[in-house]
Amino acid sequence: MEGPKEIFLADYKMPYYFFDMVDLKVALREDKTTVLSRIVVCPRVDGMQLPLVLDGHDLKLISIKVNGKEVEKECFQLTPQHLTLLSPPSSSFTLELETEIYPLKNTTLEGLYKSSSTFCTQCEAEGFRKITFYQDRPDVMAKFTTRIEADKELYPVLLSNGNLIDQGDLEDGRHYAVWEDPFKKPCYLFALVAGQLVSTDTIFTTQSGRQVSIHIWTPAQDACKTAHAMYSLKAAMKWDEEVFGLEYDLDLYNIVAVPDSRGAMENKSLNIFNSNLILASPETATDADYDLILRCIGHEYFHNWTGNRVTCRDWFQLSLKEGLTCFRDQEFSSDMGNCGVNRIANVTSLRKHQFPQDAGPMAHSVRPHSYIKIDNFYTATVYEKGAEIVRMYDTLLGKSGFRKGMDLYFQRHDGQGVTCEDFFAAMCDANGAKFSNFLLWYSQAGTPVLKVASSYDFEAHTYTLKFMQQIPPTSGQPVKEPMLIPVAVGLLGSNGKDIPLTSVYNKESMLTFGSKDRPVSTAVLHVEKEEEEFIFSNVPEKPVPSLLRNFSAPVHLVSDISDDELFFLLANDSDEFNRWDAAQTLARNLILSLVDHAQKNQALIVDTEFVSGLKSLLCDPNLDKEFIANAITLPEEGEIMDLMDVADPDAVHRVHYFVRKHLASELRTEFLRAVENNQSSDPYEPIHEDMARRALKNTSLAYLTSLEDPDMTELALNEYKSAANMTEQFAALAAIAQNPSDIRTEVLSDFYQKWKANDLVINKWLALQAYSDIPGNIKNVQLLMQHPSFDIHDANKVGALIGGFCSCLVNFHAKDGSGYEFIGDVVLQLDKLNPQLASSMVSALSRWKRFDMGRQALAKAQLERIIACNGLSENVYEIVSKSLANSSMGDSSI
Ligand code: B3K
Ligand code: ZN
Repeated sequence: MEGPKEIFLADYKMPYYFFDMVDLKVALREDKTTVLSRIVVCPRVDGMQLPLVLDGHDLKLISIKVNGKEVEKECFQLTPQHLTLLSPPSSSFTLELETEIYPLKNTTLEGLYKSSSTFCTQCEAEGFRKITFYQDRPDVMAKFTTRIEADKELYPVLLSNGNLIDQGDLEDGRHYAVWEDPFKKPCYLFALVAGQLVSTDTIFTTQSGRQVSIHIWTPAQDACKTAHAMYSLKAAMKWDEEVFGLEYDLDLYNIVAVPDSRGAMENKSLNIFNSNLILASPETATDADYDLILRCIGHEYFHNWTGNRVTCRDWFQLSLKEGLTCFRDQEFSSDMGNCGVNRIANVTSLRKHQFPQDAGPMAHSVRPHSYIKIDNFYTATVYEKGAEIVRMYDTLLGKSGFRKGMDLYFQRHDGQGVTCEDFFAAMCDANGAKFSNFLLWYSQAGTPVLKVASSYDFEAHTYTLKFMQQIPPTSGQPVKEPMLIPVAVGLLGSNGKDIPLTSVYNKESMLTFGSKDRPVSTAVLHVEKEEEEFIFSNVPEKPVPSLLRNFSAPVHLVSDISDDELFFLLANDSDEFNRWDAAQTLARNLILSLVDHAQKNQALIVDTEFVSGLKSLLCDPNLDKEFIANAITLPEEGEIMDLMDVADPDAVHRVHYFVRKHLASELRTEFLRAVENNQSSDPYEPIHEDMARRALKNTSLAYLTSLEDPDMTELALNEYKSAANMTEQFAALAAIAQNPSDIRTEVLSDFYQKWKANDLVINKWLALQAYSDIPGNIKNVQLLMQHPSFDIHDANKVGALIGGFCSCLVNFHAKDGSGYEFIGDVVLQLDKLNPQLASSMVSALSRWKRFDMGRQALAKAQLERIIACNGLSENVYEIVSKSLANSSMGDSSI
């Protein structure tokens, strides 16, 4: 038996054989599916005679032929993971394989499986090997033709990649369709769908005049909920033409919504999405859902160029496509909505998901050095930190320089599988730039700490910023090198305006920004060394620095800036992101100091200046309402816990709750006004202005109900009853559900009765209850696992209920270890059904070293219990073994 095997980037070798053409014939049946595959195989070097190793998993081999002749038993070798052709011909040949697979037994959501009544596939990263034997690696690219056969009544719609070139009827009530994809692609982009689906259709005309037929396929009853997805796709197609000059390259674009799938997948011309990322109506979806749909539809569409046309050489380069595409979807959302609030959302997510990963035992570089299961590396680090790396090129080169780099990247690499260095080279070469230690961002894990000290020379009118960068040690990387960090800086004068910047120099160079006549308000400093000083000249007064504007690099900034200066930035900074971040830093400082008081049983007192700072934001009519909603929202408990030497979930929760309630009581009048002034009876529209209004109203309502005042509960109840859309209805429900009460029970039950036929809405209901911080809520979660609406086979429901519970830190980290034991039980159960899902759940235990000794022992016991189990998947094994082995390395406060 082949056990868990670690794969290393350093061991990459080009394939010995290329595949040119692949003809697939997939005969779908309920009991078994047969797959015939005919591959034109070309040795990389003619005349070489090395074994051809094919990947295969859970496949039954029926026959194998080379150039039409059955291969003798002694000429191939079959193991549970591989089929090896021991001495294939030394020049091009045809390989024919027949295999049997059993999609109805497949619960892993990978390979070919059944989602409800639809057959569908998920091949990224290594799922194609569950369909047929193949060199399942992204640098093997072939032209695919796919013939699908199935029962006509049960599966009237048969889809695959590319263009439909033939279809017709067969005997026994069956039919067939043949699809041909003219573009070479790696097998992870292969897709097939068969089901009873209807399509919502439209045409998009590209900038060169190509008419693209778009179809969004859903079960008939859901067709009425595809309008936003359709709008999003057309907007994405237009945006990519306008911003990057990238046009769609086929006449057909299909999207299929299925209830069971892991997110969304960019298969060439046949995207497959989880229904929750497609279906939306004002009554059933929230503003957040609408935003997510826009972003995900955009993301998968953008992959057509960044991922499909130019793909990854190997899976270590995953961020080449995911980081870049994530950056592109962030920019798209930003252009379609509000740029400041989108940046705040990106950074909030990075801090919540990626920074903790970078500080824990699963810390890995954006391009990992090794993996056991690549599925475990679809992480916030690869996606979100990867997107930050791409954003840094954009910041360093400017929009037009970045565009030049993208153009050169496509010009050089269209049709190829490439590496992160290739992207770097295109960016540098197109701009004549040399970013000497920038590539280290791909190979060094850990979030850099950037310390800044400032001084002003009153006589010389110069202002000095001294930077020190340190990258904390992580598993396998005890010592790090300094990297190029772009730091966008503005200097505010006493009038609150940006001081015009004309020049800045460090020891090596004089950098000039603008000129005396055309100064700039933000300068991008290139911090490259462990210690480096930058001196701004012509600074007429001691300024307040606005550092790392728009979060110009994914670092922890530690500055000598005072609370007074932060209040000044909060009130005046022209950089919206830094204005928000000033409020966050003030809140973090406040909460941390109160946690210290709480641990010493001292009185908790909230600084009045903090309250008045938030009050002025709340009352400022010139600010964007969603920005205000973000700025008055406290940093999450996890972020505070991560700043402590020993995380104390109880004290953090107590203080967080106290500060929220205090703000609600002090700003009650303003919050009431915000609720009242932001009512509207206009029909629902997913446009920024309306979404911002609802965000402010709902945030204010949540503050008010935290007061546990019957009048406020009544207010929320009225909101719940009168709400005409899910955004407002669900926000009112969540506001009421904060506190235990009879009304809470009644409203939760009312909501269930209203929506029990709609799975997507019920998932929200499950998540809301799972995430509740009501003490002892684990009992309710355990009861909900028995509820008719829950099904452990449904990944969305597991994500909602189990994922929701893990996100409520105070209950998950309950002192008695009940949360840990519960997750241990669930992971072991899930691992047999869906290892990828199980490994994402077990990750909640990975940072056990951050807690007190009692919690450490309880969490470790669960990890040890899991790893001791026989038949554990490689997915869970990798996370658990690394959590146990690396726990003393790098698991630190951040
Ligand atoms: N590329 C897919 C990821 C699929 C991962 C499956 N384990 C979705 C995306 O990032 O676009
Ligand atoms: Zn992606």
